Amino acid sequence: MPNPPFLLSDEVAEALETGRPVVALESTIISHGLPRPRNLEAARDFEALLRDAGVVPATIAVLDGVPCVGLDDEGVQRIANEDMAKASIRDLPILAARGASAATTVAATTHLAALAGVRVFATGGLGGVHRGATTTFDESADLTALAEHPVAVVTAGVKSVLDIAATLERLETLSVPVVGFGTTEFPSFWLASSPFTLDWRVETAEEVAAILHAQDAAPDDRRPRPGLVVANPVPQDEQWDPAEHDRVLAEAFAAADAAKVRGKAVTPFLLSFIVQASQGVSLEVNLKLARNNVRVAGAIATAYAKG
Ligand code: PSU
Ligand code: MN
Repeated sequence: MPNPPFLLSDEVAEALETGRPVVALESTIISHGLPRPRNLEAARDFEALLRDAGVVPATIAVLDGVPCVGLDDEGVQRIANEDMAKASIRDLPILAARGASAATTVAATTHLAALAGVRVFATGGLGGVHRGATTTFDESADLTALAEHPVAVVTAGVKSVLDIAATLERLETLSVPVVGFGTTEFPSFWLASSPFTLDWRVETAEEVAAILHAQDAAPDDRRPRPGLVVANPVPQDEQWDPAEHDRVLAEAFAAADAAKVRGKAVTPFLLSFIVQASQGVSLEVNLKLARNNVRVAGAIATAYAKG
């Protein structure tokens, strides 16, 4: 018998069977995006926020080669405390063959959520097109994953370390719809806005659920089915001071350049440099925006489950 493609926790399996709301959570933000020990607190906090709202959390990671949709507390502790790889979709068969563990990016989490039938996913910030991508070709697989899987991801935009304009252009090319949640400006992670405006603005979770139902009802002639980007800005009074933000980011780029960081190491390098250089201020903003995304995703999943 081949290994099952993924393992559903009892709690998630039961919620999916009975039509209760479920929200997927990624593990790369826990393993590689947040420092210890705040990462474990955050992982537990995101799950608790959902449970308190009557929503079942499905934290996703690969443990000992098995993609897990829904972790128990031991699994949550493992993604926070073990040194594990950062896995995108292409890494899943290699991890399976080796029985290795890894945290899943937005791309891999989206893929596994779609396989399991989870429609709504909360992250911190979506990956995107990196600055300089015209020569490095560094574009996150998060974008193509959203073009190919019917999963709505709630994100505080994309980090201002990326090329936001190019990221939005790629989402357009890939036919991934983008809506601003209470905003017409695409947020830039630590900041509530960016110079880039969106075509569509929604005000409520119910409006997003209606879009998901419209996607579900669309004729089945467009395969693969795309997801949805719900751009949810960090509240204005919780954002990072823009001048500080600009100063620290410039430093971070210079450091990454000097250290010759490339490829998938770029995002974790910049994030941890920025946490240090901002004396933890960026970390607090990161946690607030992620919580805010989890809350909104919970409300969307709840509205979606009502049908
Ligand atoms: N944004 C964050 N923290 C993170 C990431 C994004 O604020 O840890 C992670 C996500 O898992 C995302 C990944 O999918 O970085 C993108 O990495 P890359 O650019 O190498 O595709
Ligand atoms: Mn990359």
